[in-house]
Amino acid sequence: MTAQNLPYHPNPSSPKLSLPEGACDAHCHVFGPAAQFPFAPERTYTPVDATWATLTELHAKLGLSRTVLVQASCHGTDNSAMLDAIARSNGTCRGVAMVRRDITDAELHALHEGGVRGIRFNFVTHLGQDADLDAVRELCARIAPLGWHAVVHFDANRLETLAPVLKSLPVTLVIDHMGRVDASAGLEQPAYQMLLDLMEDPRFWVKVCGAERITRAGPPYDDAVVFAADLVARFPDRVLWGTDWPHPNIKKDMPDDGALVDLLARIAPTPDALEKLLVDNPTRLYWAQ
Ligand code: 0GY
Repeated sequence: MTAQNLPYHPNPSSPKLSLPEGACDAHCHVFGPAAQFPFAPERTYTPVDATWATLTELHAKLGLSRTVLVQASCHGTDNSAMLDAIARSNGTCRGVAMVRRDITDAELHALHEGGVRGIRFNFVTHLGQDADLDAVRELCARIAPLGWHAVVHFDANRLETLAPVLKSLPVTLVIDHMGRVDASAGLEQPAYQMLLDLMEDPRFWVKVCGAERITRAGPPYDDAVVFAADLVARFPDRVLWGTDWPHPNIKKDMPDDGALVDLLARIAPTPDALEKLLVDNPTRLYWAQ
């Protein structure tokens, strides 16, 4: 049996912050419904069903009008639930897929037609086995001609080993959840300094969401906001943000998505920084082609 996830917040607040037109949630998921899109047998957790219809309602409440769906390990390399949502989105949604090492060129092109613009690799202990590095190299070489990027999701303790590999890949790289550094360990901690070092290479981007994952203090995530704000100030043109709805594997204090939006007032405190984070940057990465 896999662990059953907690339900998402039943009634997120309406944010006080009003978001710019075209604001994008660049990291969230659709799960199931299990009866239509079964979960992968090898998954390490079972999420609650989280449908496109519910996500769309949430986005309307939050002031978000575009979406990047990120394939999560609970659906393995079966991207059908995500592709079904993108197909319903009228061009407002793109996707990041997980794929088999032996995926064919025709299948990659079909994913592109279906709105996919990147692939994701996990190196996170609680999600099961790390992605195979040879497969990562092979797949990145194959997606480069499509103009896609790779999203890498890792525990901070993998950074030292992964950094040279990531630097050698021929694609743009997007790091999930601020590298999952420990927010209680301060900006000087080695893992965060390594993340900053990677970000000096202009091919690297970072998602400044996941405050609820890297916090040790809990809501309102003051310890984590410091990292997100620092990354936005340093790399305004290579940061992305998302809700991470429906928040898989959050074990307590299920985030209020409206409160997560309001953190943006501190993460991207000027209109220019907010516009880049929520509009310009996702447009460049997901809607340029
Ligand atoms: C996230 C985070 C998590 C899960 C996954 O692929 C996944 O299953 O990414 C997590 O458990 O931290 O970004 O959804």
